[in-house]
Amino acid sequence: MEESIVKKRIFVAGHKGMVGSAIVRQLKNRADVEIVTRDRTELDLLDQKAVDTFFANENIDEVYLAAAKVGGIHANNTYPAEFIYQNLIMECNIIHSAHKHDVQHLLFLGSSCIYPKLAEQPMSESALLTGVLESTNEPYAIAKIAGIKLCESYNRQYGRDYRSVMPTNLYGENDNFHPENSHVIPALMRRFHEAKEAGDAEVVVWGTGTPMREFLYVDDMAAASVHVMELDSETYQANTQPMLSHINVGTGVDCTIREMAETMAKVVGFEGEVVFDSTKPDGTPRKLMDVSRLSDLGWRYQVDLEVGLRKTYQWFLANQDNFRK
Ligand code: GFB
Repeated sequence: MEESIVKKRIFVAGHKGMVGSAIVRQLKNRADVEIVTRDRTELDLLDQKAVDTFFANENIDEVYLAAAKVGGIHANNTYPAEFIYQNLIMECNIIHSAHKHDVQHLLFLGSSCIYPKLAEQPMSESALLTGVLESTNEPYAIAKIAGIKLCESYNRQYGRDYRSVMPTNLYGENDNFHPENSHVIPALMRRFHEAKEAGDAEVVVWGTGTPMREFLYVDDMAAASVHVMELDSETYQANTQPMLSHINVGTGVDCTIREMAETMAKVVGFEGEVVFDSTKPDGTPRKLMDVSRLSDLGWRYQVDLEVGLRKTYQWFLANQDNFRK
């Protein structure tokens, strides 16, 4: 008689977003996995009752919590209420209902902005809650810190195995290319592309160009997420502590916004001038992750910035009709 494989039912919350869709790509060919997804019209993650009913009915074994309200520096600064409210509610709804319906494994995705504005560089996991946050994204950061603490609390009180990963600035396919509300990479990719098409002499980049950022290609982030989720409990616990259970995910390499913009111009083929608008905010001066914990756990990134930008630009060219008016 043929042996049937017992499949793990994995709920990827936020599967239409940049990170969630990359996690689905990572997991979709696994013979032992059945991916469960729900789009916004099928399940409103802000609705506590609906989320609870979903977990009550679906027999979920693992959750990747990649659903979030996200945006770049301008969006965080302009819509702080949405950023704190929606993220807190989604985290509470999903983490609490997962626990209530006996889901033992969950991976929560946070952000490098949980660390203090002037944290020592590179920022290690232990920098959490040691100083004042950056003001443009403080509400979002507080919600993400709450997510880490939710996971830690259910682990402490109920013996759950809820883990957290803190990605550095991410980019790649399925990113949001909105001109104002997006992060710097999709914003500049679109701006440089449109300037090239229009034959413009210059492109404006926000801020002074001096802030330093570390960028990670989204498929690397998805691979790291699955890697951390699948570590056995002994290995994971040996590398973390009950109250410091989050793990940084990044490359350990950063560059200035000016350098990134120059690489972007090369990738897109824009030959005009790059000018800086210093009336726009710079945000945190530097955000470089200490990735030694993840490296000790056997993971390293694969895709360098220029290669990742080229892949993303290919995707942008193939899909721009869907998001450009
Ligand atoms: O990507 P970004 O919004 O993320 O901005 P943050 C990074 C840097 O790029 C800032 C500059 O110094 C911006 O001033 N920049 C230059 C631009 N031109 C542009 C542009 O056209 N658009 C954008 N968006 N930036 C976000 C947080 O901060 O990082 C979020 O607000 C989240 O909470 C995310 O944590 C990863 O690194 O400044």
